[in-house]
Amino acid sequence: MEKILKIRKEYEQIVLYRHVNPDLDAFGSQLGMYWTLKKLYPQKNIVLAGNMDSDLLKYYAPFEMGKIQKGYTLGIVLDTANRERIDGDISICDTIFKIDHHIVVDSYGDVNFEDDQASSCSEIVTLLMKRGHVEIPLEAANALYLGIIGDSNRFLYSSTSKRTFEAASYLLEMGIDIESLYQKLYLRTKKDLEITKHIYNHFQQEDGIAWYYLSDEDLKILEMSREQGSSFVNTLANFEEFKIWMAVTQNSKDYNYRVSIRSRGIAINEVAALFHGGGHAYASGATLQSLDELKDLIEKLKEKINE
Ligand SMILES: [Mn+2]
Repeated sequence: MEKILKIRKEYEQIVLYRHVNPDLDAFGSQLGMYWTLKKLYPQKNIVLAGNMDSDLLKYYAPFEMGKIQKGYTLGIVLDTANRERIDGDISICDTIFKIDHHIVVDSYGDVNFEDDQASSCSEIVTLLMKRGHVEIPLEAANALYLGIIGDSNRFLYSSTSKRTFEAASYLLEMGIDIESLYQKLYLRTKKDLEITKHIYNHFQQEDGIAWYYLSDEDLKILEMSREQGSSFVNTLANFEEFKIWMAVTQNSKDYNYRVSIRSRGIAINEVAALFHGGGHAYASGATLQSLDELKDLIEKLKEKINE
């Protein structure tokens, strides 16, 4: 950690990146890093990169993006497995520092801090700060905690380890209020209920696999954004009969279909990789060019179940 901080000290500017279609961990690690570095290095220009148009940001404290200036620049890319998924232009940076917890496919950084055993990128960032005896400001601690509970599904997934709790414990030490975070995060609306109802009424199933499909039309009727399409995937979790469950969302803007795949005890990331995707063993994403491809995907997943 000290080595990392020393590297940083030479830089006039730090730009913080994360992946496209950000989730709680992407925002959590990016914003957690942002507020911590701002407090640590008030004289440096700390800038956020990426599209910040997301419903999820209501859970985080307000922030300013900052403006990119001339100067010796360090780019820190968080929670992003490969170069293509980085939201923003890293070519402006003199050095790239990658911090990630996905399976290593592309070590694009000049320095790569990769730990695929970590529950979340936010866990890695928190423990880096802890090891460096860095005080994490409250808004940053809240953001990092949101990242950890987002990716571990509130300590439910098997990626949760004693280090995950060590990180959570450090964030508690920083004074976060878990109850108010949970109240914001798990409060649902009648609209959520309508969506859940739609999924339970229309989901499909085949040999241990369950999925729901949301067409452009469905999204319109349910008043959902494309990005929200997959956020209900766990509506189909925890059913004895379904070992794998998926959300399939039409993305007419890019003429494709986004798929979120989840599983219980069956590694699905290799199959996801065959369909322009990847991710974690039990939580992956894929992109299909047509609904015909969905049949192929289901066949491949069935093979995994029968392995
Ligand atoms: Mn993550």
